[in-house]
Amino acid sequence: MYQPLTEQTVAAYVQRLPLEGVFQPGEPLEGIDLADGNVNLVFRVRSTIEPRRSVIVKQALPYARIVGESFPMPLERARIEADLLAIEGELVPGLVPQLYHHDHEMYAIVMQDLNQHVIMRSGLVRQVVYPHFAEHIGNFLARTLFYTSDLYLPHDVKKHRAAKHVNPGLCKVTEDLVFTDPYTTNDGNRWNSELDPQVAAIRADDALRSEFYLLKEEFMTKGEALIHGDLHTGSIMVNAQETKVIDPEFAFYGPMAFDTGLLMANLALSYCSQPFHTSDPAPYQRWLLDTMRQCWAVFEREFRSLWAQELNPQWGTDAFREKYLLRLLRSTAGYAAAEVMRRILGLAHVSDLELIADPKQRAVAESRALNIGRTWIMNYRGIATIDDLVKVVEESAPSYPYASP
Ligand code: SR1
Ligand code: MG
Repeated sequence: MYQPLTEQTVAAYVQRLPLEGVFQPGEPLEGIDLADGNVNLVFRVRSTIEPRRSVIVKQALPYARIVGESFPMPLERARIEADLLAIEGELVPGLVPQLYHHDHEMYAIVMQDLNQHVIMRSGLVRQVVYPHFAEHIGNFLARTLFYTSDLYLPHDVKKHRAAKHVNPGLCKVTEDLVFTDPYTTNDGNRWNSELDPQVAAIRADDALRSEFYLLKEEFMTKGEALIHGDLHTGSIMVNAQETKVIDPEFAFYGPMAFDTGLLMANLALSYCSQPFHTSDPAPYQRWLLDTMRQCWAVFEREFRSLWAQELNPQWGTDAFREKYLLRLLRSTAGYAAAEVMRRILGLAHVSDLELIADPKQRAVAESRALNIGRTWIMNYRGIATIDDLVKVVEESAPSYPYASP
């Protein structure tokens, strides 16, 4: 029977599970509460004899942990995450944590403890350089998106998979929090009051809002590939050698560019925050811009290579490939705009910015990010290269204090 786990109960829970090869029989275990994300319970369970033997237990609550019962979320997301970790484990071995167990009744999964890795967002706040990240994430994106799409799968297999991997509850969270609430009056919205004039101008701008509604409609209708659905830098764990993509609970058949867009957006948010985390931000900002370019370059290289070797024969003109990739790049900028702006105007913020304690300093970084988002969303159909997309970040400036145009 479903019951939320606690630091006191999780060790005994793990002891009852058939986890072969992880712990020794009868080994004493202890639980440690690690929950720091928005949504779920997360525990480390480790041996008290040999603490290096450990697992992560992630359990869904019937609501979002940081908000509480007023924000219901389906428990089913634990199954979706388990399914996706298994699929991604096949497509991109080594780039996701190993799944050890899925408990249908407890809506819990047990997986590899990535205790040699950190959440990427926290590394970015400390200017840590990850030399292999772009290569890893470009591969992750190309392989997961290509192999689950109509570009590769037979038409009927793709349609059955799209029907299987529906995720209406979590899609609705994204439809509301990313595409709708930030541009309307909603009790869940939070923003820095230093930005009141800029926020009011954005909310009054129907040209801008209508662009986000076009993307929202595309997000709801374009079942292009089995996307991760929440690929921000808090869903990626890294160290100098390895990258692991975690938390695929928002996965569904949606637009590929939602994944590439969220990644670009979160690197741009880090870029805006850097002057308030280090006295010499320029070198790391250059690394972030270069990483954005490299992520796309690796993604495009691998995607083209899969296209050349694995394309379903129903496709296949060179012009179609070029148009497809260009549309993907442009949509990446559009979804990146939505992600950047919602992290400042909406309910779920990011620690890159939230760690800037002084509201006036934070407003400078946030205002700059809002301007990046506005430029991307109002101009994404004119983007021709990844340099065009990145240049928007490089040439951005804050408008704080805000003077109406
Ligand atoms: C209730 S908070 C929801 C947000 O957290 C997740 O990480 C997703 O980004 C979602 O929008
Ligand atoms: Mg998450």
